[in-house]
Amino acid sequence: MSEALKRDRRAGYPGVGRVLVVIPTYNEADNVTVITDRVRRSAPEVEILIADDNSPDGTGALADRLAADDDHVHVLHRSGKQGLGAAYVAGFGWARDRGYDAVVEMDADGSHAPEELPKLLDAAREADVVIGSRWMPGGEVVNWPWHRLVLSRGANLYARLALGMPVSDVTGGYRVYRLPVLEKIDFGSVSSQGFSFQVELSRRAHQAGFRIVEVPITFSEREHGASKMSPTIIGEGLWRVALWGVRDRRATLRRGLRRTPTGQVRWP
Ligand SMILES: Nc1nc2c(ncn2[C@@H]2O[C@H](COP(=O)(O)OP(=O)(O)OP(=O)(O)O)[C@@H](O)[C@H]2O)c(=O)[nH]1
Ligand SMILES: [Mg+2]
Repeated sequence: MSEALKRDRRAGYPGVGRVLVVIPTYNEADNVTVITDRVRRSAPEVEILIADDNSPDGTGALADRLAADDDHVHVLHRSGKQGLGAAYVAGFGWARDRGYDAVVEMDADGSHAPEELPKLLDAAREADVVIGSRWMPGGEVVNWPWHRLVLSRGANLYARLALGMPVSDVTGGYRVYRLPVLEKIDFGSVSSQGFSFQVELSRRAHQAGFRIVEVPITFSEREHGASKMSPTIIGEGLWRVALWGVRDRRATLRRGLRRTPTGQVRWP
């Protein structure tokens, strides 16, 4: 490794530190090389971890080749398809064990433009969590059919109403988490697998009092490969958010109820 590269790597991204972009992949052979190149060009200071679930289409072997050619690229091979959430949890653990200061979540399919990464990282200087938002002023979605727009907007509205979080894109998966968040969240107890993983982490970060900042992004429909969105993943989002909503309300109620000196319950 050249001296310049070593210096580059130690310094990391200005004001944020060493950053690891975790890219979960399952059958992304058409996308993994392009997305890696785009990240490397857009933010040369950051490193990349491809977390592959033993994709039958050979994505893992392609990732190995990318890592062999570039010491800013790493691969985490997992035994089989276990869901997006499990891949991220493993990737975050990998980052924590190796002393990174921040992790980025990014899809492999090009929906999250690597060219917008510096904007997210700049915002991370003043935040614990940065969420790239499709649904705030300035954010947009390109090439989505109407039923996907309805699904995403509906899921966001539902989650926001149920959980009362001041976040416009609570299901969005283009994010930065800084180290204190990774240290505080107990990932062993995070069980969401689909997009509810994003909701679960937002909720935990919000409840822990972390600073969450949103920046507008342009989200584009994938051009190659198949979506992993499924009725199971949508169903998971519905029941988990309902469960968290009930739990949060019960906790608020319990905190709010006070007993008078004579033992009567006083409502807030
Ligand atoms: N490692 C791993 N990655 C996964 C798994 N499921 C999805 N991914 C990856 O997670 C990212 C998002 O998955 P997508 O299929 O794009 O799902 P989505 O973005 O929710 O749905 P679309 O908007 O339809 O593309 C992609 O990089 C996938 O390859 C999984 O079980 N394991
Ligand atoms: Mg996608």
